[in-house]
Amino acid sequence: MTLHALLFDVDGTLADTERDGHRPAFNQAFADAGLDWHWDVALYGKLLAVTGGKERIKHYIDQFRPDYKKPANFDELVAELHRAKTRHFATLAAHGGIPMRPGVKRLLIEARAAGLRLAIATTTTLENVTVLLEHSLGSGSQDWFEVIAAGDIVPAKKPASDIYHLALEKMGLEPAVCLAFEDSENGLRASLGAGLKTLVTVNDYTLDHDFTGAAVVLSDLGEPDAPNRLLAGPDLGQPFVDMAYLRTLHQR
Ligand code: XBP
Ligand code: MG
Repeated sequence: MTLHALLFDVDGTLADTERDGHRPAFNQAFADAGLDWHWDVALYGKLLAVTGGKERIKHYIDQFRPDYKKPANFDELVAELHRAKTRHFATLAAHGGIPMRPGVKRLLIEARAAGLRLAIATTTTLENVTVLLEHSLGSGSQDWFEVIAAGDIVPAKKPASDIYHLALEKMGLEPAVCLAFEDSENGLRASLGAGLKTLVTVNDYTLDHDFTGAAVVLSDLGEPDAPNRLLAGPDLGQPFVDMAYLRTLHQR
C-alpha cells in the first residue's frame, strides 16, 4: 500500500504549545477577569487529561474548585474566558514565541516535495493553528495543508476519533494510505480509533503516557545533525524521520 497522506496533531506535536503557550494564555484570561484561578506547570499537566480549552476550564472548576459557586450564565462566562484566552494565545504565537518542534519543518517540506497530501486534525481552536503556522512555520504555510480540521467542528473531541474521521472524509482517503502524528495518549486513542497507523513524538507532559498501539514512539522527529531517541517500537536504523523512514514505517 502506497503512503499518500500525513495527518498531524498540533499541540505538542508540531509545537510545544501547552506549557508556555496555552497555559499562560489561560492564566492571563483569568487574571483579566479578576479571577484568582492560576494554573501552574504541574496542575496544568493534570488538566491536560481533558482536551479542549472550554472543557478544561469546566473540569478545573469541577475537580479543583469545589468552593466556586457557578453563576447562572456559567457556560457563557467560560466561553468569554476562552475567547480572551484565544486572543492571548494568538498574541504570543504572533510574536514567534512558539517554535516548531525539531524536524517538523524539514519533514513537511520533504513530504510536499514528494507529493504527499497533508492535513491537520486537532482539538484546538482554528485561529490558534493558523496564527501558529503563519508565524512559526512560515508565511502562507497554512496552504500546505489541504484540510485543517480543528476545534468545535465535531461533536466530540479527542480521545474520540471524530476529528480524524472528518479529515479523512474531507480528503476522500482511506486510513490505510495515511500516517498520523501525535504526542499524547488522548491523541493516539483518537488516531488509532480512526484506523490510522501513528507515529508518536513525546514531550515533557506526555512522557509517561500509555502509547500502546503506536507504530513507533520517538523523543522527537530529529534532524540529521540532532538525532532523536527511540523510546518504543522498531529500530529502523535512522535517528531522524524523513520520507524514507516514513515509507518503511508505513509498510510494516
Ligand atoms: C489539544 C488540546 C487543546 C489545547 C487548547 O489537544 O487539548 O485544548 O490545549 O486549545 P490535542 P483550545 O493536541 O490532542 O489536539 O483552548 O483552543 O481548546
Ligand atoms: Mg497533542
